[in-house]
Amino acid sequence: PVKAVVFDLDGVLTETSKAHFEAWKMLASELGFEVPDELEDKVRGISRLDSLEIVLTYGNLNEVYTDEEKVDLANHKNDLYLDLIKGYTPENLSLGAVSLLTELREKGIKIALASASKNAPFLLEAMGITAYFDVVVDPASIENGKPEPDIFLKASELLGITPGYCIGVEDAYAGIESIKAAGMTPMGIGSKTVLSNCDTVFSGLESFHNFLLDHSIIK
Ligand code: B16
Ligand code: MG
Repeated sequence: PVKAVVFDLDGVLTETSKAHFEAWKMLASELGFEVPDELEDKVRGISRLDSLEIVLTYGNLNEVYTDEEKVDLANHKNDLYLDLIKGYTPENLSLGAVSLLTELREKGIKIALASASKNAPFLLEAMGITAYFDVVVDPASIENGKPEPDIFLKASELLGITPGYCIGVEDAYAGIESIKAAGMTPMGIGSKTVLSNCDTVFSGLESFHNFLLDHSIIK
C-alpha cells in the first residue's frame, strides 16, 4: 500500500523547467556564448551551482571564474529566473495538479515536496497549493543534491513513513536516480527518452492520476 506521494516541483507540478532554461540562456548570452536546447534536460533537478557548471562548459569558462564570481553569476541567473516567474498564479499549475492533490488528501495519502529549488516555497504560495503539503523539504538542509538520495530520504524521514511506502514523482533523470537510491517507487512525468531509467512514465499528471486509480494504488 502507498502511504505517501513525494513530488518534485519544476517540470512536474508546473512547467518552470522552461523558465530555468530561458534564464540560463540569457545568462550565457550575457557572457558571450550560446547554449543548445539540450540544456533544458541537462539541468532538470540539478542544483543552481551545479547547473551553472554545466552551463559554463558550453562557453569553456569553468576555469575562468572564481568560486565567488560563480556565486554572483548563479545569483544573477536567479534574478533573471525570478523575473520570469514573478507573475505566477494557479493558472501555471500543470493540468490535473489540483484534482490529484485533492484526491490524495481525501484518501488520506500524505503529500511531500522534494524540490531542489530554493524558490519552491514562493511558487507553492503563488500557485495556491502550499496547504496540500504535509512536508516541504528545505533543499538547503540537504548535503548531496539529486541524483543522490538525500532529498527523498529527508522527505521520508519528515513524513515518518519509510521509503517503501512512498511513490516519488519526477521529470528529471537525476531525480529518478535519487528516488530509486532512496528506495521509493519511481514514477516519471514527461519524456520516456529523457527518463530512460524509469519503467513507468506518464505524459502528465492526469494520466498518472488515472493510473493510481486504475491500479487501485489509491482507494
Ligand atoms: P533554484 P526541481 C530544480 O527543481 C530544477 O529542475 C533545476 O533546473 C534547478 O536548477 C534547481 O531546481 C534549483 O533551483 O535555482 O530555483 O534553487 O526539479 O528539483 O523541483
Ligand atoms: Mg524537476
